[in-house]
Amino acid sequence: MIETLLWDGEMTCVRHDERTGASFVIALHSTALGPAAGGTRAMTYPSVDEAVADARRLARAMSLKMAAADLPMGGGKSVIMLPGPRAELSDRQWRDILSIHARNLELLNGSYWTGPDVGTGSEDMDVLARTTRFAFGRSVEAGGPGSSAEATAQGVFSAIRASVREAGESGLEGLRVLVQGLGAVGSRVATLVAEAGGRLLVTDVDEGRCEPHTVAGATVVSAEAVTRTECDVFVPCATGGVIDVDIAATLPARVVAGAANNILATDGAERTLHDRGIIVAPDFVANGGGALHLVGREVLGWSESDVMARTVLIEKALDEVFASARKRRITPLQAATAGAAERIQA
Ligand code: NAI
Ligand code: PHE
Ligand code: K
Repeated sequence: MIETLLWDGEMTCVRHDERTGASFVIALHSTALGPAAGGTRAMTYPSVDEAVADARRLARAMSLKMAAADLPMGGGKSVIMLPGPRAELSDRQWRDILSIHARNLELLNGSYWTGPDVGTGSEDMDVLARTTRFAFGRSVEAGGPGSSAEATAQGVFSAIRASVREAGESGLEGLRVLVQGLGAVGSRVATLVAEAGGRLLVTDVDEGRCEPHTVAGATVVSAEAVTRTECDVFVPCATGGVIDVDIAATLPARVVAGAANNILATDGAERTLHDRGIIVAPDFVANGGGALHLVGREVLGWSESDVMARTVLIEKALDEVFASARKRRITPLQAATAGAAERIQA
């Protein structure tokens, strides 16, 4: 009981729907800088406890992301714990689930705004937006700003450039860059890396996604061997929790910079990487392009070129994080977290 209550965030809402078999978790980590915002993740979980823990971790990351990007929003996240894999749900079932989620958002009445995340996309935001005001990221056809993947990929690329420089390299030319997950974000990052002269290594559980990159000269690595594969830059763009303390102790890379939320399974993993001299770009800074796109377009009235102009500044923001970490003899994650926390508390 006490453990359930122990969290540094503001509120967690949980709902189970008997008819669809779906459970809903909405975690509001912080509303200090504005309404809590963060995507809706829809997937299966082994238990409700794990869904709650995931929503809370992800909501916390959103608070830090918004503060780091200097956006006037707090941090939140929704998890829809599905009764079975998304691909096995009927359209009808999924629509029913989304309509309950839209009611959840209306109940919260603007304290929390959602957007796409793993398992949801613009078309789902279109569905939500029919019955709630509180969904970012509708499709362009429905009058929204569309997918945030392009901005996220650009920001991750900017983060890679800053991190590589921090590792003592002048650029990406000739460096081995391993991209894990070639979805909406990872495939774009891979293309940007190849254009910049990086030697691309790619992996995806869906092997078909590697093909366009191998045609352009990339080497395919098995998904299972990814954290044992020697490279200069490891770019996680699949799921979170890919580096635990054991992997951190052996990861044969010099830089870690990617799009996934919560790349590190624990903060201890960053300390281990740091002690080995590996440069880690804090994920909530590196992947802020998506938030800049959604909040910029939906709340701040920015054009897409405004979004891009802000997104490339992630490179400079990371330069400052690395400089501050060096000066204060702390890790980049500690420096970035302290900077974001300062903004939230101010
Ligand atoms: P996506 O669903 O389009 O792509 C994920 C890819 O990873 C898929 O191709 C999937 O097959 C692959 N994958 C899954 N597990 C894998 C594994 N174990 N090994 C190798 N490949 C695996 O997702 P998207 O939009 O590209 O996002 C990627 C990551 O970045 C996610 O963790 C997401 O939360 C994060 N992110 C995305 C943002 C966005 O704007 N789309 C913004 C901020 C973070
Ligand atoms: N889910 C994405 C992220 O983690 C995009 C998003 C940003 C969704 C902000 C809602 C609000 O950054
Ligand atoms: K998605």
